[in-house]
Amino acid sequence: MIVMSIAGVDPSGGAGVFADLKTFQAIGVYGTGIVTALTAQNPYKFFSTLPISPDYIEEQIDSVMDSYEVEFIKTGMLYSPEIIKLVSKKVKQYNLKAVVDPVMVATSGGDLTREDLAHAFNKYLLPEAILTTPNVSEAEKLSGFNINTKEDAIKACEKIVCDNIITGGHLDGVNTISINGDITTVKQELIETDNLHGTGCNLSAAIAAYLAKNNDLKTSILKSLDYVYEGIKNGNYGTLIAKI
Ligand code: PXL
Repeated sequence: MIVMSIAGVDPSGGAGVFADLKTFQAIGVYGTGIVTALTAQNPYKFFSTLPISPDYIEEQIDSVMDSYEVEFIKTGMLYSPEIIKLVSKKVKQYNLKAVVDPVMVATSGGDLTREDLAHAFNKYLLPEAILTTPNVSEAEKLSGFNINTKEDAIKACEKIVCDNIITGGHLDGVNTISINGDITTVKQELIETDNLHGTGCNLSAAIAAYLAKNNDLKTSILKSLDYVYEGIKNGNYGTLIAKI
């Protein structure tokens, strides 16, 4: 049960690879982490980004795959179309089952990408993915629809090119899940807090971890929604604190 995160580093540990590793550990799988970019940030302020070259990202992935059997991965901040293309190539090469968090817009307004990545996600990575986990603004970019209501979210879910969950933090807590064309909605109570940094990262990491523990896709999503919800309740200072 070895899983892999391919994502950016948030040195404050709430988002990105470090957060993913903590979630992998909390759920009980061994985590590996491929770094696509370094960032300088904390939960409240974003300073800067230093991207890693696609060649070096490839070398990191190959070095881990050289000694570990990895079946499930999650991807986070991929920063550029070139990195998205590279990750798609590696997913195919190693037959990886990928949960893709289509990171495009930082809650903190940080420089997580300089380009519109929706086209690259739709063209290269989502066709190879088993699930994508957009928030509302990412789902709008992937589907081309404006999402203001739960009905809009269902339409966007149906348009996105792989199974997906549109997270409900900006839709009254209603998460919309599409698996094999079947739509399910799951309502969660909205918690009044500023402690939301990294929630998307932790959700997709948890899903990959639960999948690696032999849960089916829907069960993995439902358990992960609970995991993140509990983490938001237990966290403080912009940290999501895992308790399972
Ligand atoms: O949640 C998006 C995200 C992904 N990856 C990194 C981040 C953030 C948000 O801040 O810092 C590294």
